Amino acid sequence: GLGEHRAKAERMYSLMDGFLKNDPISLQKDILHHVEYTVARSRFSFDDFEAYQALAHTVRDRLIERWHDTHIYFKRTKPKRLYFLSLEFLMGRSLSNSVINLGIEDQCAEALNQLGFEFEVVAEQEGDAALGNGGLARLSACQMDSLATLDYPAWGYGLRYEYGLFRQIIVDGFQHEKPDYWLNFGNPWEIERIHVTYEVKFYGTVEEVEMNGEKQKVWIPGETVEAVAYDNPIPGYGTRNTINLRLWAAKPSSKFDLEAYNTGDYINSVVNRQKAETISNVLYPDDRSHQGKELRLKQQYFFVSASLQDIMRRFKEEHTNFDELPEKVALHLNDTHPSLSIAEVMRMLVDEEHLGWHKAWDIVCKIFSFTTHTMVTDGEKIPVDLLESLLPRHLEILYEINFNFLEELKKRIGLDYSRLALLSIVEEGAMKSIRMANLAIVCSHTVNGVSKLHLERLKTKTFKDFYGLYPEKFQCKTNGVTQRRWIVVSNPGLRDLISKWLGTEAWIRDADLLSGLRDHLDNADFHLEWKMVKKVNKMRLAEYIEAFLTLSLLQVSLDAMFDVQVKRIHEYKRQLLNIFGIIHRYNCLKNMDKDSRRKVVPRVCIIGGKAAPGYEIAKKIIKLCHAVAEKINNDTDIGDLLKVVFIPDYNVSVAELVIPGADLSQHLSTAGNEASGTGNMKFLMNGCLLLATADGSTVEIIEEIGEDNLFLFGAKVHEVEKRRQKRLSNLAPLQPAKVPLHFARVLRMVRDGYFGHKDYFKSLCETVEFGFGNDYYLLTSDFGSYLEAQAAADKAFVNQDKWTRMSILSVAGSGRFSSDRTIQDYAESTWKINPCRCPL
Ligand code: NTF
Repeated sequence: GLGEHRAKAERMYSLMDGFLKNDPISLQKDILHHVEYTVARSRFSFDDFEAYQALAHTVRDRLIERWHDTHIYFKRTKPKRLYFLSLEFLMGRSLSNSVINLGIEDQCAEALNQLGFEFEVVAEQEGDAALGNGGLARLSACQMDSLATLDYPAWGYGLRYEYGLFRQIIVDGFQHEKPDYWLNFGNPWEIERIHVTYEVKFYGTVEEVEMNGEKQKVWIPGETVEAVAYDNPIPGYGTRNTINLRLWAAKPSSKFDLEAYNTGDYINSVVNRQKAETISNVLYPDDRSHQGKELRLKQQYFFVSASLQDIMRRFKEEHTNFDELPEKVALHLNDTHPSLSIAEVMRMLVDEEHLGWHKAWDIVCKIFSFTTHTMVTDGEKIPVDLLESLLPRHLEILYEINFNFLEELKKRIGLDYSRLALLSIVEEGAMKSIRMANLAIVCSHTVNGVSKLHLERLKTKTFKDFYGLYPEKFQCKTNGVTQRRWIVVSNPGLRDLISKWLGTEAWIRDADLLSGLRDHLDNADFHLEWKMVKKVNKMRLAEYIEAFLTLSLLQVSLDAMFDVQVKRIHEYKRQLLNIFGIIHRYNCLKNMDKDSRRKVVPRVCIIGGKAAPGYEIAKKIIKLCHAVAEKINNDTDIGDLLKVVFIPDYNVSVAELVIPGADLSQHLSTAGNEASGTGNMKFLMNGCLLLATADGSTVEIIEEIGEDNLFLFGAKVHEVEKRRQKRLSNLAPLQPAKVPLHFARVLRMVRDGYFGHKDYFKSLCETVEFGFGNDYYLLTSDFGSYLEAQAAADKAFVNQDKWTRMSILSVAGSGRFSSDRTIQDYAESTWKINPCRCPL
């Protein structure tokens, strides 16, 4: 009875009263407790890694407390929830971020200190969680941080890949890929939920049965695997709210192959069980194409099915009527990868909940929103024959959705078959397939672009016809990054400086306050401290370069301009333009007399990034970078004037080190190709000047800080098309004279083997050579303007006062590029969710 229940509750309270304490002594006790009982080491002797593990568990306990409170509060208040569905999250390390968001960094540092450890050293022990490729995946991570900080009732869903993005190692200048078995050393940041499991089914057949006098389709699946939940608490900053990132791992179903056990084929059936686990094993390492692989499709459906079962179960616990679904649930599709969700929700509502097609469809159209992250036209497609065998019922549903859509369409546009074919969700032809983007657009209430320019292109090119049909769906949500990770965690010196001069730390929750830095623009003390912070960060980066990177005992001068380009290697991002610029600079230096050399601004050119394993040209770019580095760095004639460094295995934690230490950063995509870019924002926030094309979100950065405060170059978006046409018309009669002299010279050096590996670089050269109909990304025509921008950067660097002003103005203008702004916009205009702040 009630009395019994109360007695039990009281006893619980007496055993576990209050929350864990956060003073240094309590933290120390907890750390030692975990050293002894979790890590199972002696409290009298443990090393940095074990200290990391023990501290991580100490922090984890505190995260769990808040996580519980948040979820109890959400359960009680039943707000509309957002479910953010993404196949990739690039979280990086968790320790520093967690202690900062929990507000216990000083206490932890002191606790460790008294035990004889240093927080920075301990934090370095942690490996990255790299469950994603590049921009899209890191954006998801930044957005989770903002969702938690802004108190939104949100959950993230993803996959718990056992192998994250490959580790890049460089052998003789070539990229090699090594598996990233990141769970090897345990993962204290996740909570395994052995009881939160769902069965996910594949294959089989669809049958028609009679049910209450009506014909009903049922799917008789042929294979079952189990999805197990792993929860990753995401703490907000300056709030108790701690939301959840739930990642699924595949396990063999407990029902798996019972038959085989009984018929005596024991060994084989055990071996077969392992196949189930491979579903969530490995992340696909290409960031822009996921075409037609069965395992990839299995991953997608595994993810979708487990997440939606979980979401529907929660909905049904809290609500009784599916009419309420659109008021209580927002499902966000992070790119097309999770868009099978649409068919799955239809299947659940129609086949399992028996709502009837029209009612189900009405609900589905109100709950999905969609963001696309690329400019490219031909998006993700699923071959129909794959679907037919793996998910036969879903294929039927997709056909029916498409049939209804096309019928509607005919009423609106008539029998214009070529347009109908273009808009159709099903693509006919040699390989019949499902166009995931079309599906997502038709079924979502909102289609988001990630920058103004991107949205404009979606409306006028990529999805022009859809825009004509549904203009109201198309919205711009310019990306942002979290200042918690990209300033507070990664640049503590700048954090202190900003807080000191603004007189508050409130900017950590409200990045617009950064504009207040403009008040001190001409203050000499401020300038001095500003430069000092940069110097310390450059020192940190130089140490890293010197200690870890080169066999050739490379030394870099702190007076040099640190010039950085770090991002995935892609032809459209034009790392090749950067390398060609470096070669040109080298040529100029070689031809200079002593006097002129004295006036040159020394440079350290830093490039980093991974190439997809099957992307040959990108891999050649990496090799060229090394070949050029070897030549230049060993030329004693050049000395400190020019150094070239390739930083291997670029990832989140490397970014945290590199970005604060950069003076200049390069964002060179041919205009109209980078959907947004987020690296530009991270550099901006760290007071690093940009050398960039007017592409993606850089256009909005220019709006914010003015053209004078960065180095802009290259063809604008409207010029690119014209130049491409010109390039083609030049095709027939070879007109090598049109190639700028400097460009031709540099190209010839590479082609003729000046940097060795003549044969290997041949096909790379051909991508930009005239007469091959190539140079799609217009390196040739942008080269001159690129060199001018580089010269302007050199000139500005000489005037350190001017440079510092530009740097301050960059940070002061970065507030708009906080993911807090993006998330608030999504919450208010797309998801229609409200903050739900857990009381203290
Ligand atoms: C990337 N896309 C885009 O290439 C970037 O421009 C953009 O900033 C980020 O998404 C985030 O929106 C991808 O990573 C992918 F996978 F879609 F190619």
